[in-house]
Amino acid sequence: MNSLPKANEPLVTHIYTADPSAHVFEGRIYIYPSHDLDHDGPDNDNGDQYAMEDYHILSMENFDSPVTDHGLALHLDDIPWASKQLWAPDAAYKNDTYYLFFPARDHAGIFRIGVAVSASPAGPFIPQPDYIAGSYSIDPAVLVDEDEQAYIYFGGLWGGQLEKWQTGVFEPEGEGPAPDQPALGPRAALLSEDMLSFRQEALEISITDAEGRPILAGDEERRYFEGPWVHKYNGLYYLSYSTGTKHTLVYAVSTNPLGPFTFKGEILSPVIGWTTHHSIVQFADKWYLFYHDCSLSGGVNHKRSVKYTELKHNPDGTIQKIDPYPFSG
Ligand code: FUB
Repeated sequence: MNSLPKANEPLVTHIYTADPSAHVFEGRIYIYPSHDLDHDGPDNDNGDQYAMEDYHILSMENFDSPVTDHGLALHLDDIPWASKQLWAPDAAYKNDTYYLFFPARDHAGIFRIGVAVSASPAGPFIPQPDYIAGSYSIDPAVLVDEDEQAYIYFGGLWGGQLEKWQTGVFEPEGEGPAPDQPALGPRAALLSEDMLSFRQEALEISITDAEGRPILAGDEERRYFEGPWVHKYNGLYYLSYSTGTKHTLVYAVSTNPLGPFTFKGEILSPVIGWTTHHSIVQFADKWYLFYHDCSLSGGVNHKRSVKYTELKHNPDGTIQKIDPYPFSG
């Protein structure tokens, strides 16, 4: 149960974990991952293989101390509005309260985003009775800015259904834009003071090239796919995400938390397994990338493991690209 963390190695091996959202709360590193489940169900582009039912929160005092699994933090059975698939969560702290934001399919099979609350960063978390009004798709990531305004970023294509929301309502047959059209961007909304609702309708984040032209849907190296994360460094907002069909981690930068964001470059090459998903966090004077891959399970897509490695910003603010397998020769 308690293992010592090692860079580029699975953080824990007693359960499969994915989609790590890392934060420093109360001086300790907390990781909010998905909890991958073993099963014999279908594996497809709809994401049916990701049949997760609960969350376990991990934490460690620092990078030289054991990892604690705090046990069951929230179960599908306790969420009245959700039917299945507890996917990538994130957590935030405000109002002396910890908030866990999580996606799941509602009883109509549509992905929505819910929120659960706790007095402790380790949970257990008590879910609100309904999903956040106006929420849809997957992969919530929350930034509480220095002025205490909280922003939620979300959205993922294919299994995450983002392309089905282009008209503002759920279109079951909705498809992504043509390759020569602007790519779909992640969505963002300001959260209310109590963190339980959107202050306004979610808007689409624009990601452009250096000349201000929108990144196109056919641009597999740069277009948005899923897994948004925003961190702030030297006053700039860094939006990082998984790209196209290659699933490289890339980033774009803005002076405004709602963009537009200018594409900058790659953070992490594709990892073993079909997905990539990450978070970026500062601890003491260093920055870290938390990510996942399927090396522990020998490449089984729905049996992933959370890992971490150091992330470095260059003096000009760009991020040094990371090799997920630095010791593989
Ligand atoms: O874990 C299920 C889904 O896989 C996540 O929501 C995506 O970001 C991808 O990692």
